[in-house]
Amino acid sequence: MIRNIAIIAHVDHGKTTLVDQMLRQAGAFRANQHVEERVMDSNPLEKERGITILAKNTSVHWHGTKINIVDTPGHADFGGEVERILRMVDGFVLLVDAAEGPMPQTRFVTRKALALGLKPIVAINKIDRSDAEPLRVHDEVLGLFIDLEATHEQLDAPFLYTSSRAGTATPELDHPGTDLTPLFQAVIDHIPTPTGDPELPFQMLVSTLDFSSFLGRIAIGRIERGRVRVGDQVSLLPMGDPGMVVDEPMENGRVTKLYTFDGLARVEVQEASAGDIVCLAGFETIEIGKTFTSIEVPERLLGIAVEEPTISVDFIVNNGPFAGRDGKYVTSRQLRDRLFKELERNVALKVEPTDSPDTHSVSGRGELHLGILMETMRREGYEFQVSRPRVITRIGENGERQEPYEELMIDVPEEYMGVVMERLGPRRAEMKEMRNNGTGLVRLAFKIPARGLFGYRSEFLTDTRGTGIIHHRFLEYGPWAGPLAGRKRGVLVADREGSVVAFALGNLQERAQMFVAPGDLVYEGMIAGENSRPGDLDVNVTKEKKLTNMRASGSDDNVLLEPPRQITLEYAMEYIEEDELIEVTPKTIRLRKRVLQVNDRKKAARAAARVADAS
Ligand SMILES: Nc1nc2c(ncn2[C@@H]2O[C@H](COP(=O)(O)OP(=O)(O)OP(=O)(O)O)[C@@H](O)[C@H]2O)c(=O)[nH]1
Ligand SMILES: [Mg+2]
Repeated sequence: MIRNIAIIAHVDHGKTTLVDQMLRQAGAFRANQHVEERVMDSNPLEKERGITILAKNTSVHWHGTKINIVDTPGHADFGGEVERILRMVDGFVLLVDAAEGPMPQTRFVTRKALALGLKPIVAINKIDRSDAEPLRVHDEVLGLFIDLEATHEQLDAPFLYTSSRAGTATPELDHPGTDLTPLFQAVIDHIPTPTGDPELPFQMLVSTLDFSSFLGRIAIGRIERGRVRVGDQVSLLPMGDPGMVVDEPMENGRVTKLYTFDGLARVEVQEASAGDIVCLAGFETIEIGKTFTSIEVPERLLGIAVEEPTISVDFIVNNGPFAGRDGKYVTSRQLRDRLFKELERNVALKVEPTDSPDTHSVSGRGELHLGILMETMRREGYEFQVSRPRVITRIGENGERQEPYEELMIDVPEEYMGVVMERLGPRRAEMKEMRNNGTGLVRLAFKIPARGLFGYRSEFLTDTRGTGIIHHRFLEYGPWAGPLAGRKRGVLVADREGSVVAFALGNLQERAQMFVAPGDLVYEGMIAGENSRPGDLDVNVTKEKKLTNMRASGSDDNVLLEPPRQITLEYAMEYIEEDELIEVTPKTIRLRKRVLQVNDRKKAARAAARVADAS
C-alpha cells in the first residue's frame, strides 16, 4: 500500500519542520539517533538560510502503508520546482500559517495542485503562535479554494489545526492535538492510492533530476504503470505530445540502478512497480519531462513545461586589480564550464554566450535563484563579477514591449502605511487590495513592474524598522512601464589603492554610510560607502592623520566608527547601478565602478552629458 503526497505552502509556513515530525513520529529514526533540526534542508546553504531550495523526497511507514513525501521549497523563485514535483504525487498537504493566512505563494502552489486534480489536506499551521487566528484562516483557505475553482471533492478536504513545531494535529480546536496521528490518518483516508496497473507495460515520467559523479544523471519520478527491474531494457522517449511514439529517435538502454526512498536514505532495490516513487539511473539523456517506457509500448506521457526566466545578469571574468587573490577558478574558460555544468540540474536557468568571451548572460527566476548560484560558486572557489540584474522583456501580440510584473504583498503596522505608499508610487506600484484586520496591522497588495522592486526590500526594512513583512512573486507580463528612477543616493568611490584607515572613515562617516572597515584593502574605483546625498564622490579612504610622532597606521586614532554596512549578494544585486559591478570571490563581496580610473569616469560622464545636450 502506497500514498504519495507533497507538502506545499508559502515560504516559512513550516513544511520542513512538519516533515521532521512526521519522520520522527513514524519511527524513521533509531531511538538514540541524533537528528538535526529540519533534517531535510540538507545542503549547507539551506541550513544557513533556514529555507528549502530544492524539493526532496523521503518516506515513512504508517501502520503498513508507505507514505512517500516530497518536501518542497516555499520561496517564489522556486515555484517551478514545486509545479514539477506535483506530477509525482496523488495528493498534497497544504500548510497555511494560522496568523499570516494564505500568501501569494500559497495561491500559486494551490492553484497548480488543484488544477492537476490532486486531493488536498489542509493544515492550518503554527496554531501555537500568540497571534494565531485559525478560524479566520480556515475561512480564507476555503475562499481561496472557491476562487481557484476547486472541485466539490477538493472542497471537501479535511482541515486540521497543527503545530509543526510541537508535532501535533487536531480536527477540532476544542480538542488540542497530542501528536500527528490525525494527519497520518487523513493521508490514509483521503489521499487516493496510486491507480497505475503493475501488470501493464512500464511507463514513468521524469519529474525531477539528480546528479551523481558516480551514476551521472538520475531520474526521479512515480512509476505510472507496470514494473521495472535493474537490467531491464527500457526506452527514454524524446519530448513531444502525449501518445504513441513512432519513428522518433530515442535512447534505449539498460536500467543500471534503482532506488526507492526510505526515511532519509535511498535504498537500492532490484525491482519497483506502479505507484512507487523511484530514482532510476543508466541513461545519458535524462531530462525533466521525458517519459521512460517499455521498449514494446513507447507511449509518451504529457510533458512538463519548465518556466521561463524573468531576470538576467552578466557573469564576467574578474578583471579587477585584486583578481585571482582569493579564488581557485578565475579564467573565462573555468567560469564558462561551471555555468554550463549548472544547467544539468538547474533547469529553470539559462546561460548564453555574449559578444565577449569573458561575459555570459545568465537568466533565472529571480534574485534568490541567481544569488544561490553565485553563493554556491564562490564556495567552490570561483571568482567572478556580476552586473546589475535586468528584467527580461518580450514582445506582446501587438508588437508592444512587455516586461514582467510582480504581485507584492506587504504587512505593516498602520503607522508605516504612509511611507510604504510614498515609496511605491514612483516605483509604479498599483494598489490592488488593502485590508486592516483591526489589530494595528495592515495588509497591502500591489501589482508592480519587477524593475520597480529592485532595491526596495532594503528601503522597506529601514522604513518600517524591521517590523514589516514583504513578499513578492512573478504575476504576469504587462506593458513596459517606462523609465523608473534609479538609486536616490550616490556612492563614495575610493580614488586610490591602499589599506583603509580609521581616521579617513572618521572624517567621511558624517555624510556617508561606509561599506568598508579599517584594514580592508581597496582599489581605485571600488565603492567604499554610500553618500547620504545624490551624486558620487571620489574619496581617499586610506588617508592617514598627519603624524606628530611615530604611531602605527590604522590604530592612530580613537575615532568611534559606525560598523560598516554588510553587503550580501542579494543586497548587492538590488543595490548597484548599470555603471557598477559586484566582485564576488570566495572571501569577499566588493562593489566597484565598471570604469575604475577617476579620470576615465570623468571623461565618460562628460561625453554622456554632451550626448544628452545634443539630443
Ligand atoms: N511557532 C511555530 N513556529 C513554527 C512552526 N513550524 C515551523 N515553525 C518555524 O517557522 C520557521 C520556518 O520553518 P520551516 O519548517 O523551515 O518552514 P518551510 O515551510 O519549510 O520554509 P521554506 O522551505 O523555506 O519554504 C522556523 O523558524 C520554524 O521553527 C509551528 O508550528 N509553530
Ligand atoms: Mg522548507
